Amino acid sequence: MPRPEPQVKTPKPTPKPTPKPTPKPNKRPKPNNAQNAVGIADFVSAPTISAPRPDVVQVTADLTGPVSTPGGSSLNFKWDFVPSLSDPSTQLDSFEQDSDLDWSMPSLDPWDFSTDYAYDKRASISSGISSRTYDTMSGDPIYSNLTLTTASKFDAGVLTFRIKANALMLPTEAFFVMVNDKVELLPEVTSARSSSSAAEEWVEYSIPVGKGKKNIKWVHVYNPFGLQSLPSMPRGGSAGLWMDDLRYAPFTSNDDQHLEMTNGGDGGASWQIINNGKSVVAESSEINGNGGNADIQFVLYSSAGGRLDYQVRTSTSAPNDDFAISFSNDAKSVAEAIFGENLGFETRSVTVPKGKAVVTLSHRKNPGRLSRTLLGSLGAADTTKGKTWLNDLSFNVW
Ligand SMILES: [Ca+2]
Repeated sequence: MPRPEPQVKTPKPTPKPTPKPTPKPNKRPKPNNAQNAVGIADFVSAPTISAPRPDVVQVTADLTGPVSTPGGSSLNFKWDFVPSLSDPSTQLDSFEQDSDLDWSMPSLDPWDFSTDYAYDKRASISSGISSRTYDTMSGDPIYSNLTLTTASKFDAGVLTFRIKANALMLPTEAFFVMVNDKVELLPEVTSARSSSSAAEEWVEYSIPVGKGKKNIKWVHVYNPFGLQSLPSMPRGGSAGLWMDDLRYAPFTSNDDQHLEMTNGGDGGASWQIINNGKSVVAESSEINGNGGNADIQFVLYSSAGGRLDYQVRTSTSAPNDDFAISFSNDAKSVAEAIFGENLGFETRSVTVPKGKAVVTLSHRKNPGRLSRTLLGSLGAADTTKGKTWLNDLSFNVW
């Protein structure tokens, strides 16, 4: 859509958690088909982190002993539990109306405001590729691109956004995001996430963006391989892609002097701080019912990911209980799962994906949710304590 002279004005991030910001004032012309829009959704913004149980232990602590180097840094975390995580991000655009951001797009198959679906408030922005595009069978790829140009004063950080897509299936459609011609969100990732999520779900994606002026391009392409024939319309018979709630968050750094963690989970479970705050422990006997988790959850924002180091001791046995680490932005929901009888702490590490990573450290009782009868037939759980201990958590930023 043609637009007036771009206003280079990217909101400055704030180092401290901020309340929900207000949308930007009107700048862009109204979309032509606004009067034809139907099905106004009136969703309220949902929190990204679920609230933990109310009876969590509250401890004030901070990041200690950070070793900062030009190429990366090591952030050492104390066990620091809060009732809910504060959101360090600032909303840049909710696509309710024109914003001050420097958006641009080609005139062919442009993105446009839509009230068909919304994640936040009443509207979103939708790609120019729709069910109508599916009638076009030229044997050529059809692109619908949307570009955001950041200002020269832009501080490096992570952009997050919600995508709703019904049918991101190769070879028919692909969706990816580039920053200055480098693909930061791969089409394989969006394809896997959209097919594994329910059709109505808004999936959160994130990309790291360096400081200064950058071109961030959202690319939605129909028939990316230029095939002469394609599979018929996918499930539901509707194509399309919507974006909403574009946000900015600074990278997790030593400046924060603080990393918030929640402590809770299903089945009435939580971790207990022991050893003068040095360690935490969770046990299956404290988890009610046939199964459940004790979860520690926190969020890391990084440019290139990093390595999460921790010390773990286990007295668990499969399939009765184990310890698992998962990342929200990973196609695999569980990155690591360990169990066994271990008399001392063992140092381990796991790779943290770049961008926004919601990290969950779980002591899991009956993770396979097997029946009591089956569990009993597989061997007694009482040969172990059913406990996991953790020590010395640190994030080595790449
Ligand atoms: Ca919105």
